[in-house]
Amino acid sequence: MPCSHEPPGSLGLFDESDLQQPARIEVLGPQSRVLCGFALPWIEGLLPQLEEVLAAAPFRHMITPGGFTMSVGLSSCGQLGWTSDSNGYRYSPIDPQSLRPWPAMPEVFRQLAQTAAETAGFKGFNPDSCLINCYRPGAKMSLHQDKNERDFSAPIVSLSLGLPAMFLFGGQQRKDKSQRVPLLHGDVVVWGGVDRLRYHGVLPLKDGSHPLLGQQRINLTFRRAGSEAEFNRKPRSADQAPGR
Ligand SMILES: O=C(O)CCC(=O)C(=O)O
Repeated sequence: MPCSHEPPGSLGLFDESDLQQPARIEVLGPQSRVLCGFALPWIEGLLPQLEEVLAAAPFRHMITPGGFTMSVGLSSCGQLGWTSDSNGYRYSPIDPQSLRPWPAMPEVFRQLAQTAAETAGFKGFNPDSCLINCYRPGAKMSLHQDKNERDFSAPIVSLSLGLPAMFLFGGQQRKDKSQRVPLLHGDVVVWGGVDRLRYHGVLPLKDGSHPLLGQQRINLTFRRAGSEAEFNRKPRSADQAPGR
């Protein structure tokens, strides 16, 4: 059954009792779940941080290696940001627009992603990248696999904010049939393990206006893009270098 929440009168601002209510969980596959409304109690704390990140790294429309302009506006925060240009798709520690490091990942983002991952069965998720996608009416994301990450042992955690969208969740091959999964403000999709490389995408966004976010949908996708070993490696000082 698809998520069908947004409690009456709520704009995503919840009182204490709501924090204790477990989110309804929809099973998409052996290791993929939709946590319906999971993020609603977090949103009041999350939106001001999102605004700060976007002030430092505004949305931009990237070019695919094939020369197309993506309909979705993109930004990132965290140690690594996903980028695309005529040379290909990759993660970079530097925002190619500002030539500065991407904004740090706000702690509330990390905590939400970790808690959602754990709720879906993935303990110890430690994201180093948060891709921020902005869909205006008509914007879409074609079916694709997330494959630019160093290792696939960590799950993907994907948060929906604003206007509803139709998420496509396919199989291991592009030609496999996709499930249509309606996603609402506050829903979180988590997939990993045997489902980590499943194709997924988003149908063109329908027009509308969300009470908090207006005429847009924002998606935050948390990933472990570098390896855990790289994350823990400290820069070597000259006197620790081999042979000294
Ligand atoms: O917007 C979404 O729900 C999915 C985003 C996505 O597939 C991606 O960023 O790779």
